[in-house]
Amino acid sequence: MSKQTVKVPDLGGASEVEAIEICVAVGDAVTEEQSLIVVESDKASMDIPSPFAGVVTSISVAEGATVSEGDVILELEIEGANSEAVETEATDTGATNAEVSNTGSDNTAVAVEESSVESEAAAPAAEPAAATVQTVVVPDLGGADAVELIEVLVGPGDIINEGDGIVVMESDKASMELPSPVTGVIVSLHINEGDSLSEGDPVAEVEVQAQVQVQVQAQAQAPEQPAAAPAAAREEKPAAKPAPAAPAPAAANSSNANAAGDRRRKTDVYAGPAVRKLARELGVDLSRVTGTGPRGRLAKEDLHAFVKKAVNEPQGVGGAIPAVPEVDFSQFGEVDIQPMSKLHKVTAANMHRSWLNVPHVTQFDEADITELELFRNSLKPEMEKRGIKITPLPFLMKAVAAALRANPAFNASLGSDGESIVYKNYVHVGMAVDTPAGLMVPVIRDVDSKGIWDLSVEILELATKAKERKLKPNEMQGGCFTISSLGGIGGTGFTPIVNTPEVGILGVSKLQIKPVYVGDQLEPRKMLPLSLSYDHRAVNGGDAGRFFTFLSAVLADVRRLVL
Ligand code: CAO
Repeated sequence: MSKQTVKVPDLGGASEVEAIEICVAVGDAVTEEQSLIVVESDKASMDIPSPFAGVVTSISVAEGATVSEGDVILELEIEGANSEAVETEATDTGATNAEVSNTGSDNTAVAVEESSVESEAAAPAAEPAAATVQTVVVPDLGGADAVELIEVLVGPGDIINEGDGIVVMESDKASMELPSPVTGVIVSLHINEGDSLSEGDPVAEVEVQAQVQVQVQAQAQAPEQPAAAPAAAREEKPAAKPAPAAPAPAAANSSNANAAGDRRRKTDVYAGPAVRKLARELGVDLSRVTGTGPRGRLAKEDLHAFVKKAVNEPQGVGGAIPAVPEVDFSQFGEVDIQPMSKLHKVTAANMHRSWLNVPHVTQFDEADITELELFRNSLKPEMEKRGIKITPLPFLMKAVAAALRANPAFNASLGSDGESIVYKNYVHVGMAVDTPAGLMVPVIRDVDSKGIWDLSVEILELATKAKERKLKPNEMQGGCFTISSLGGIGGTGFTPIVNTPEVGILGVSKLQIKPVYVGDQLEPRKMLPLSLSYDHRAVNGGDAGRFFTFLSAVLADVRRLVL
């Protein structure tokens, strides 16, 4: 056993820093590299890791204290080490920390290369200040050959202030933020998350311009009047040349406004590297966590509390959806409680998920299938010969496939990132089958390339398999769109729930003979009630109107299917 003293290492230029977080307590067993304290200069914060494993016997630094290189942080009791050896290690650790400090805490340590200066820089004093593009490069890493870039905090078009983090890098010892040495606008980035970076590697191009600085200040000081300062500046100098290659802070990236806003919020997060690292490991977006430390600083405890709350949140019940109160029905009369089948439970969960996730819209139409029914009935002798019964369903399938080809918005799914649409170049159509065990949706593949006879056979085969619970998993996968036909059962209309991740479903009800004007003549026509539900995130009312118009036209005259 020996006692070892851990001191504040070389701070890489900063003479005094504030101890903003004490990460351990007396009696704690710490491992090598575990954060002992977090210190912060006016530019950045950094962890001071333990140089060895041991037990904390005393702490000499209080939260909020100002510390300098060489100040004692704490004492550790180390098993089986001799004093001399530890002295040496402690010095080594100091050197390691100096790397971190040099990078993170001292803005002057951030290397800046001026790559281009616009010619207007030499213009007379009355001209607006010219833009200067500066390349921010990876500074001296204090011995580390390469560090991994783990987080990009800004994007092109973002306005950053001097000292704002641009990226977060991580060596095998610690993570560190690279602060911007200047106030300006990010023009471009040279790096991507996951890159391995070494000293001197270019990170970002930052355009620095007097007008931008005025705007940045104006935004910071008077957000309700953002345009006032730049406008005044322009009025004073009517003859000035137009501003060179506009850095276009706020307006230019309006389409990226949300993304930029998100990134800016990232840089607004006030947390040390250890907390950021833990957040990455836990997959927590720090901008959603409330800091309880001084000036809203995020501590590890805040992160733990956030995760605990999220884990304990009741499953399946959103915060805004009140639960239905439990009722003892037996108080009103005799009841018989039966367990739900597995299929029923899965169906219920799927319906609930779709209902909650998908903004549904349902449109209604009636297709005149008088001619279709004449044609179908004319096939009866051949049906008997082939031993196949053809219902209206295969015609509906074929017409839907054609409508999907003509309206790709319906033959699509939302990308899981919520920012893309997946258009499918195949047309697989599912059909809801009512079975004693519950609802099943087998999928008929490549409907657009199959004929009515083949479709009839396949519909019957799959419906029979469904009813006998013999469907294989792959026979229920890959659907692009679903048809739910209750025509053989009854009803005048219903609003089907989209079978996610599909974006559309067609409900078919029982055909009725109705008096319809055909030209000037009132005629009895066979009208098929249709309802089309769709995910309004992927499909608009116009798309649905066109889909329905196309579908009704094809059903009214199935010869169109061969066009
Ligand atoms: N209008 C009037 N009659 C119709 C019709 C319609 N829209 N659709 C079918 N029919 C007729 C058929 O022609 C058949 O008549 P015949 O017995 O005189 O020949 C009869 O109704 C029964 O048809 P069917 O239901 O056996 O066959 P289908 O091809 O129409 O449908 C299947 C097959 C598997 C889709 C169907 O049996 C089924 O399970 N439907 C229920 C779907 C469902 O539950 N949807 C709700 C999902 S949400 O809970």
